[in-house]
Amino acid sequence: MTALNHAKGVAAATLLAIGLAPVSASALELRGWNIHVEDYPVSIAMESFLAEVEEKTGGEISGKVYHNGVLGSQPDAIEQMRLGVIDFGEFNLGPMGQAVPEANVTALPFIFKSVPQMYALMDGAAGEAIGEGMKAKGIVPLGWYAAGARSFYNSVRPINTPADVEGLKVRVMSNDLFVKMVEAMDGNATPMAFAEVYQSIKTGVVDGAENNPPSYESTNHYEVAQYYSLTEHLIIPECLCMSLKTWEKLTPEQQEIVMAAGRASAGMQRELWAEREAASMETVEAGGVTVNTVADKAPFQDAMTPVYDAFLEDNPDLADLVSLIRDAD
Ligand code: BDP
Repeated sequence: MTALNHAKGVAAATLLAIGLAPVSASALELRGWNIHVEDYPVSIAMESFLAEVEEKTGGEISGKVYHNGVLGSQPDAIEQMRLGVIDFGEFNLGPMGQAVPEANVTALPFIFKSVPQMYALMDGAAGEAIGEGMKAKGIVPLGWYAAGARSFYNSVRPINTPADVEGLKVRVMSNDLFVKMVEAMDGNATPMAFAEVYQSIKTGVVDGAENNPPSYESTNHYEVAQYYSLTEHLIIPECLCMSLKTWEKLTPEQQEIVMAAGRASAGMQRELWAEREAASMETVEAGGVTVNTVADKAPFQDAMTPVYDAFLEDNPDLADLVSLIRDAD
């Protein structure tokens, strides 16, 4: 026996001794992008997805979820995933809309009537159409995650009518639609990376931002922007998805396992989401935030007419998808 073969034999024996099967040459090690902190509903569901994939593929597919956005900003990560540099990730369909026009439809203000209605539409025809659009851009959706409803928060005043937004400097996610949304109420919109928002509010670069309760709380934005006004203007789904380049490396059996694990993780995430939302509201209220509900949302919805008009003019081919969602009960 040569020294090399002897060494190989020892290595294999060691692996067996510690209970690990030798990893086959085709083993895949996936890199997962996540913007959130580790105890966030998205993060827990992503870990569960990966654990299930590892287990069901007998370790042929393993990987790591990189939390806290350490692999880069959301728009960059979407591009990296399309290139196959990042294998999977959990994305908001707002930033996704810059790459996938169909996803933009869900980023139109007030297009969904409620979170349950959003789930029903995303689990049906709307989700299918958006998923097709994503695949055409190199992204495979594995499960639609919850992100509740987004509302405005700022350090200046409560918002009850669109006129209260006038003159406020508001951070938005990277997407022209959100700039237009704030401008339609005469506010000043600043697209900015999620990671920069806390400091920007603290130093007065912006007066506030908009987000769902868990993100408002987990980022500590509530400490520096203590008026939270429940406008609920955006109900944007999120997506656990995989790079098409990675997907194509999988066998049909592995694809089935990955898809089933994605679906299961979405079910788990939606339950965790509901719990976290309630807990986050308690935390921010205990932290001194003034929360106000908005008695009449109609003036906000009316103010969005130019946003819809411009979108439909630029995207006539998406009119049917807009109607499918907008006209649903
Ligand atoms: C959170 C989303 C995350 C976004 C973030 C933001 O889950 O994907 O990056 O908002 O506002 O609610 O940038």
